[in-house]
Amino acid sequence: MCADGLGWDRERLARRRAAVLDELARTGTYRHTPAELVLGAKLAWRNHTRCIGKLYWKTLMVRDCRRLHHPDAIAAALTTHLVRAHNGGAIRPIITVFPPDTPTGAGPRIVSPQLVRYAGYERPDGTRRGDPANTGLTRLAGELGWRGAGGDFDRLPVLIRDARGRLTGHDLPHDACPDVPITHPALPWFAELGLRWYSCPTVSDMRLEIGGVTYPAAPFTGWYVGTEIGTRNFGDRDRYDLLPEVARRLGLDTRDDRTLWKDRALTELNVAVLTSFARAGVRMLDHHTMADHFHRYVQARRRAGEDVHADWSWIIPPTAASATPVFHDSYDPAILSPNFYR
Ligand code: NRG
Repeated sequence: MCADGLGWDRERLARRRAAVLDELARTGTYRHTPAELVLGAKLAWRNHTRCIGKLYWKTLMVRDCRRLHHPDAIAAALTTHLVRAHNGGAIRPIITVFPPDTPTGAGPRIVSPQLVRYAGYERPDGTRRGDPANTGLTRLAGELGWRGAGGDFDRLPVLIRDARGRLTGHDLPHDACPDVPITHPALPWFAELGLRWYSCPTVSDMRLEIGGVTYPAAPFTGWYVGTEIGTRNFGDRDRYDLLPEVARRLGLDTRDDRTLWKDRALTELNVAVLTSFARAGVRMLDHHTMADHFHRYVQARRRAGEDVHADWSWIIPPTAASATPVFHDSYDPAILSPNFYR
C-alpha cells in the first residue's frame, strides 16, 4: 500500500525495505519519513471500519509533532490543532501525530477520550449534572486538583500522561473550539434548556498503527454528523437524557410509548442541533446527506473493483436508519493495517 500510495517503483521499494530492516536490526524500530507518516495516517482513516466520513480520507491534514515529548509542548500543539481544525467554523479533517512507542520507551498518551469533554458530576444525593460519560475523567481531573463549577457544560482539562507515566492536566482555550448554543427555529422554549455543544470532536484516545509502529497519541478531528449530538449525546439515557424533558415541553404523553414521544423529541433535538450549527456557521452534516455521500463512495469503489471495509452497526445512523441507503447495504468488516485502535 505504501509503495503504491507514494508512487515507488520496485527498486525504490527494495531500497527502502532494506533501510528499514537495517534500522530495525540496529534499534528495534524504525522512523517513518514525513511522506510515509502522511500516507499512513490517511490510509488508517480509509481502513477504519467505524467511520462514515472516511470517503474524505485524501483530504486529511497531517501534522508531524513527533519531536514533542513535554506535556506543555504537547498541550500547545493541541491548541494549534484545534484552531486549525475549527478553521473559523469551516471544520477541516486534521490529525496531529506525537512520538511513537519505541523499544526504549513509551510515547506520550492523551488520557482524555476527546480534547473537549464536559465534566460529569454525581452528587452524594444521587442527582447528576453534566455529561455522565465523563464522571470517571472528572474524578481523575479532581485528583489532579481541578475543581468544576458544577454545571452541565464545564470543560475538563486535557489529561496527558508523559513517557515516565506522570499525569498532568491542561486547560486549552475555549475559543480554539467554541461552543455552539442550541436553539430551535420554531420552539422558543428550547433556548431555556440552556443546551450547547462544542464545534467539532477531536478523538484523542486511539492509537494510530502504521507499518508496525504505534503512535499512542494521534488526535484527529472531523466535523460532526448532527445525530452524534442530537440523538446520542442529548438523547441517550446514560448521557444528557433529554427525551422526557423535551417531550413534556412538546406536550406529549410520556406514559404511553405509542404516542412516539421519544421519536418526536429526537426529531426536534436533531432539528435544533442542525439549525444551531448552521446559524453559528459551523460545518456539520445531517445523517441523510452523510449516508448518501458514503453510499455513493462505496458504489464507486465497488465499480473500480475495490471493497470498502466497514462495520455496518457503526455506519447506520442512530435515527431514521432505514430511510438511508446504508441500512440496506452490507459491508466487509475486515480490519486492515494501517488503522486506529482503542
Ligand atoms: N460521537 C462522538 C464523536 C466521535 C467521532 N465523530 C466524528 N469524528 N465525527 C461525539 O462526541 O459525539 N470525526 O473525526 O469527525
